[in-house]
Amino acid sequence: PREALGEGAVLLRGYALSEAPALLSALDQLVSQAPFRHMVTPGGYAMSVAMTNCGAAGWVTDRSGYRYDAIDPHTGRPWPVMPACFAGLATAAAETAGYPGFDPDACLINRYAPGARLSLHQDRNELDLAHPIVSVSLGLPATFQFGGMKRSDPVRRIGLRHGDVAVWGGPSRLRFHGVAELKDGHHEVLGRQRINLTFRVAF
Ligand code: MD5
Ligand code: FE
Repeated sequence: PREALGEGAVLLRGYALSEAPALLSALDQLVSQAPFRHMVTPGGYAMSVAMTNCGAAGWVTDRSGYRYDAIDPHTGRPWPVMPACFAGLATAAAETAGYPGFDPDACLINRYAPGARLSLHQDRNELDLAHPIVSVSLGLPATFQFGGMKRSDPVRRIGLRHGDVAVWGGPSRLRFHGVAELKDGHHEVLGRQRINLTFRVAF
């Protein structure tokens, strides 16, 4: 089921369901090399969402700002290699959504515990904003906030569930968006958490 969310943005409900067990076992492996951590914003607050990365580039924030870095500041080593099942799913989903040839070099992995949220923001740390972003939802359902080009534009609420994949390209690449405070619950595979894989071309 392919649902248009806005110009350039496509929601593929359940697209990752059959691949989810492979994604989660690759994730376990990767998190043992680059653990989840609560990064600090330039304003000095620890984020409620815990993050890690894989691929040639990883998104990081600290007191000095937001950026992509080839080295994990926590371990001092390169980020884990992007698993083939991650990259394959992202490329296939992008193609299905109308973006052939998507070849991500970065996967930011967000872990939401109950109460965690991501406030309204734009993703603009990538060098070439012409590439789409592919995001994969796993675990507990979340309310995604899909805004407009201005922070003050009205926000549409979209429920994202285990296995849903969204592709954000074209004019939607720069829309403001966020994730509402995660409600407590229990997911049969992931328990009390939501994981989001966010694939990007960063460099
Ligand atoms: C999440 N993560 O559910 C989301 C999925 C992030 C982030 O927002 O920055 O880590 S990515 C959603 C996204 C990306 C780019 C554009 C738009 C949405 N959009 O136009 O709505 O953890
Ligand atoms: Fe974002």
